[in-house]
Amino acid sequence: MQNIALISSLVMMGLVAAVFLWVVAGASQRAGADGAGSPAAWRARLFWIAIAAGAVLSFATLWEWPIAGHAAAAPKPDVVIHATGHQFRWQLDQDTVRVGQLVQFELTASDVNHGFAIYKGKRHLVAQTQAMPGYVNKLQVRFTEPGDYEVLCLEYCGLAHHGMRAVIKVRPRS
Ligand SMILES: [Cu+2]
Repeated sequence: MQNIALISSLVMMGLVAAVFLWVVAGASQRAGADGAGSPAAWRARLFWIAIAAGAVLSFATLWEWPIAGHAAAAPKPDVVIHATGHQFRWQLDQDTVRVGQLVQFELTASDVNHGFAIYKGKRHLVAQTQAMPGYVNKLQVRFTEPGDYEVLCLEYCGLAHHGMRAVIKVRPRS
């Protein structure tokens, strides 16, 4: 998925750069009549092509909301944990769950945007979403291994952003 995103980003950037260079190259020529083949006519066509492509891509890729808790047919969670991001700490109403439970985090923030990110070990990002003031974001996670999962902030939110840390304790099945 990351590779597809990278390749499509590079292709899109290449297209934008090519159009930009084409426009720059054309700008030095004398403006001709506004016929169907004139630069102005081509710009107008490209503009509408870009708008149509953007609409099609958005519709195709954003149809399914990527955060499970918000889907219309989201499964019913076993546990709901309410979490609030503050400058500079996480407030959780519960921090212990069991392996296999479907945990739904309901996230908000009291001040500015924070990024709620759950890590297994130092490198493996299990799940993440935004914690935003005035809005409740739902994130469903099913932990498959017991252990202590660190919660860090992924959105730079101020001077002590790096200190925002909490721990989700995942215990073996009872
Ligand atoms: Cu932060």
